[in-house]
Amino acid sequence: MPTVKHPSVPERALLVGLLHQHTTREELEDHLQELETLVRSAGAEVLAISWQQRPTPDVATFIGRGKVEELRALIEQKGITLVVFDEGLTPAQVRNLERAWNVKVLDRAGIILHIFAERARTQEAKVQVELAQLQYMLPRLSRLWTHLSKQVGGIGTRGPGETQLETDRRLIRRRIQHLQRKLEEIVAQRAQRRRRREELPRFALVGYTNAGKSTLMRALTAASVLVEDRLFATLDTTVRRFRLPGGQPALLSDTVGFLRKLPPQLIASFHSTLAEAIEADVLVHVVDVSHPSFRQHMQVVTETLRTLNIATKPTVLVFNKIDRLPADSPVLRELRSEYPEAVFISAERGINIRKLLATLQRVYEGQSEELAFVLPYTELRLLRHLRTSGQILQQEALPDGLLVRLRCPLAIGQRLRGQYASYVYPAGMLNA
Ligand SMILES: Nc1nc2c(ncn2[C@@H]2O[C@H](COP(=O)(O)OP(=O)(O)OP(=O)(O)O)[C@@H](O)[C@H]2O)c(=O)[nH]1
Ligand SMILES: [Mg+2]
Repeated sequence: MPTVKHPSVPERALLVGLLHQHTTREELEDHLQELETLVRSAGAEVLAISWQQRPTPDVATFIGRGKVEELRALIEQKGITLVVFDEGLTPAQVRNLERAWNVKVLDRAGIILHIFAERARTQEAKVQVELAQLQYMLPRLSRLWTHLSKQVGGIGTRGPGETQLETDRRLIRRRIQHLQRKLEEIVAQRAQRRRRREELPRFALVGYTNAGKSTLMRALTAASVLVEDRLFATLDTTVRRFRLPGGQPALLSDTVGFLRKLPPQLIASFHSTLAEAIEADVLVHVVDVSHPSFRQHMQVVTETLRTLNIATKPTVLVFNKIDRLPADSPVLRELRSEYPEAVFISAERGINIRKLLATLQRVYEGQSEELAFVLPYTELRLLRHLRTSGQILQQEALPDGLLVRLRCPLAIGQRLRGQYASYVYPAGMLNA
């Protein structure tokens, strides 16, 4: 039996990776390094890293039997309390390994869930994380988990409420239902808040965790948002106003960063937090170009956007942290020709921020349109609809009615032109 430790004593972790058919040695090293950052972020000490080459994982124990034995000795010798695998384990594999080693076993998803649980601040984030944790944990409930849940703290046992863990599956299922209902309520409230909000151009920052999204948010909006050199500094969505170069106000949202092998339960339950990105007019994809694996990061982000069904939204690609590379770096040269539309910035040093703002305006205008209506004075009630459909650029009393000029997304424009056909003010007249 593992001994009950004081919560302030950090877990002593061993990380395990598998070099299988579809990975290269470099990829594995990069993944394990990222896992190490994650495990450290979760508050554990990393004492050893081990990997095994195998064409496919072992069904029962993921790594081979011999490796299980070898690691058992290491675990005892180093006083390891937690083993973290870089890939997803089946509930049965977790059970078998925990039985063999008598320490807690987690996979990447488990660690990410733990970090999210630690960082969640708002009610919405807390509900989302607890929901994801319970769904992840339900099939993995085992003797060791239930035993460990009696101690306070410790990785893998936090978050879902220490009381829930020691109860049985039936209680967990009931809790899941309760949380799902609660989340539905929160989603409805959020939607209502959004409806009440004025209709402004909406931009959403997306990107791999630690890419510099929050730093850019600060640079663009002068908002005081949390910036930290750690993974998942931001969990909640912040929305702030800023001004496009033309002077018109717009909204920018900053949200949770993406990561490879993000637990699907987490993406599902963070849908409401990600709603700002899902409903934005333009996405701003921030890439940390100084990271050696930035190309894989870009791929992960694209895949995550695809899961959210927003991969085809107009997107401005932003290569950040250029201050970390020499100006004549071959990477930058390559990227400039590969992505001629991208903007190269340093959010921290404020380099090329104005250029980025100009690009945001151009891209937004590229998929929105300007419309004008003359509303007869007897039809002024329609003004409200126009106001919520787009951004009012001009309002002027003419002899025949009220001239209203607005900019709105193309799809909305098409609808408005159909609906209020007789009040449309011809575009040609407008410029005259
Ligand atoms: N050198 C340099 N560092 C930067 C730049 N932009 C951001 N950083 C640093 O990168 C780290 C991460 O920045 P954040 O803005 O918190 O990143 P994020 O994308 O919001 O990260 P998450 O919220 O964790 O997903 C911080 O230490 C920043 O100071 C930049 O342009 N240059
Ligand atoms: Mg952030």
